[in-house]
Amino acid sequence: MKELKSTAIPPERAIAIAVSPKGGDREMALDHLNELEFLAETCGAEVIAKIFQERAKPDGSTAIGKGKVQEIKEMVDEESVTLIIFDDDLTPVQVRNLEKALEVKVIDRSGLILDIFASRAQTAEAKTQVELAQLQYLLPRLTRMWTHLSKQFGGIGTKGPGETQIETDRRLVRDRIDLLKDKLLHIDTQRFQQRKGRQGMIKFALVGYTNAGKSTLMNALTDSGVYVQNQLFATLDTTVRSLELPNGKKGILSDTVGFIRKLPTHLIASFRSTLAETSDADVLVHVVDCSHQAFREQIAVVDETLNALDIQGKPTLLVFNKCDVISEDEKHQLEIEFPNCMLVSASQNLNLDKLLLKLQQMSEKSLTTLQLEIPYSQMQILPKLYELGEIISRLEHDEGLTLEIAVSDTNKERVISYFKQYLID
Ligand SMILES: Nc1nc2c(ncn2[C@@H]2O[C@H](COP(=O)(O)OP(=O)(O)OP(=O)(O)O)[C@@H](O)[C@H]2O)c(=O)[nH]1
Ligand SMILES: [Mg+2]
Repeated sequence: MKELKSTAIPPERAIAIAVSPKGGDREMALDHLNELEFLAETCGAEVIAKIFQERAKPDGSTAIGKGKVQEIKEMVDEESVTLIIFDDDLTPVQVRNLEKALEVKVIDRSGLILDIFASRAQTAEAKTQVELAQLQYLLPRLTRMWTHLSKQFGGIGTKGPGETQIETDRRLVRDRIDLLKDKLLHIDTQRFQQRKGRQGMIKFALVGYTNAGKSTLMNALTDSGVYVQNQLFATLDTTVRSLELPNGKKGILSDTVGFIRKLPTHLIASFRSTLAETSDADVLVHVVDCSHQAFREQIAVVDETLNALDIQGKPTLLVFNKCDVISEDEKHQLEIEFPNCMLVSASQNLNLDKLLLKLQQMSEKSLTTLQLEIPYSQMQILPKLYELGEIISRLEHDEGLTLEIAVSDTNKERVISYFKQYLID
């Protein structure tokens, strides 16, 4: 009988490397290295060694210096290593020199994150966004080896007179980037239309570091069946569900892609439309994995990323998730340090009723009541008003209608700008 051959591709055997300034925070640097290992595992690689090097500053040509390169080369040969991953971004020159010396693939953190996003992207929107970010990342790194792009992109443009192949490749990539940007603009318009239909309801958006438990919380609060996994970037799209508050009123809850330190800037930029639900929200629910030893840094990274996206100044609730795995003492400490936080466990259903009550309070606080006087001749504006807020009272009289309407902060500005002449002070 013939022996069956396995067709499975063996996992990459990787070495993870971090370079850190001398005298820096060693514990934090090791934590970054562990996170890099988690990212590599998410990609299906097996990290066989983690190397941490302290240097005054990274070496310009190889990041780690000749001696270390030699040491790693021996390890590569002995352990059949197939991939080297750096925690920090490498210049194209560093990648080239390292690949030449080590004779294996060398990538950096941004490259790895882009790879994970590429393999996770399911919807047309996510795929377009990831491809755009990948090409923008590649553009400055284009060397002669990228000539195959012309085949992949099906002969858009040909080599012009006097141009080098690299210039042609760059042009192909730029053309493709323009095309993808157009596609995203179209998707953006569609999303905008969808959001318009939900304008009247209060909007909560889950935000947080990747793997904090946002999707688990989304499922626990809304029964939405979002994909949950102990891996980084399990979620790449935005899910929106209706959320019932304890007083019976309905709001909207959205779950979206998580953040991570050093998220490539191109990726942040191209995920703007996915994150539109977050920028449009009235209240942010910042989910934190309080059992993670670096949770404070993770909170700071999420805040920085929100700033980079221009999502600032929104009422935000800090929710410490996974409180089932920390001690009573640690919980107490958190409550002292973060007086307005909530401690919950999404997977164990702990304190979720309290969380909903808190969200209800926040939604009430973020609503403003406006009074309008609308003459009978202007009744055509009513559907628009009903879209933007919730009618609290409606009084018909001889000249028209006196309306009281509760609106969220975002919609308040809209009502004021569209219907200024009908407002009663
Ligand atoms: N112990 C414990 N684990 C939890 C809790 N909530 C979520 N998890 C686990 O944490 C892991 C990540 O959960 P997800 O809900 O996928 O996290 P996420 O924030 O949506 O992650 P990304 O989509 O990857 O950004 C999963 O293994 C969950 O089972 C909790 O309250 N307690
Ligand atoms: Mg998720």
